[in-house]
Amino acid sequence: MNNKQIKILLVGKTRSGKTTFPKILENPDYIAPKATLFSSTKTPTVTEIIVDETKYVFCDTPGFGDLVKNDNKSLSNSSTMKAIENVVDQYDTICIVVSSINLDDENIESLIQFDTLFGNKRKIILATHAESFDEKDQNNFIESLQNHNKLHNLNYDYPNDVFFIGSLTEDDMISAYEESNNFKKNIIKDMRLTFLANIN
Ligand SMILES: Nc1nc2c(ncn2[C@@H]2O[C@H](COP(=O)(O)OP(=O)(O)OP(=O)(O)O)[C@@H](O)[C@H]2O)c(=O)[nH]1
Ligand SMILES: [Mg+2]
Repeated sequence: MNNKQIKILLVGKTRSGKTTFPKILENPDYIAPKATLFSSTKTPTVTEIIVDETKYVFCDTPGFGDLVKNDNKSLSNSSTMKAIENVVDQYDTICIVVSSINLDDENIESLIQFDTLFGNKRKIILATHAESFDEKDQNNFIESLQNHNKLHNLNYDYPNDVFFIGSLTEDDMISAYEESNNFKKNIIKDMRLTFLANIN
């Protein structure tokens, strides 16, 4: 086995899909649990997975933008940012995770916040919830980023810096539309392979 290692810091809005992503890379048939009401990742958490003899070290960080916490310990955006600053030096790539179906203000803010921060790091955008996206949907999403009035001056290299991923969820299993689930599974597999082929 070679020693190739890729270190990626996952950042972004709460429930954008940061924790789900390494699980999908490890197993594209992963079924995500139903979304919880509260943010789940409370501290930076390192997850290592091995895919095709490459080790991926992810640092999964708490999400931005959630003020309601189930343990009453509110994790503010500034404490999330401090937690990120403390570990960022150890990572080669910053992966800004946004929901492709709900590109709201907080997702936009996270793209702005990380654009120039941590200057020389490679920054990529991961658009989640894209399990029903065909190529045209992907292109439309990238165009909506490029043309967004708050984003068009940023330094992301479109379309090269934008990756897509999706997930099957418990809800898909309940509805059990096999055809629709197989359709999504194939899309997820392709997106996963595209990511793996281009991140190195
Ligand atoms: N359909 C779909 N659902 C997703 C996807 N990614 C995440 N979800 C759903 O959203 C929920 C929250 O995702 P997480 O990966 O925990 O989100 P997170 O960004 O880690 O959230 P915090 O830890 O709160 O910051 C999951 O349990 C899934 O139900 C996706 O790509 N597609
Ligand atoms: Mg999380």
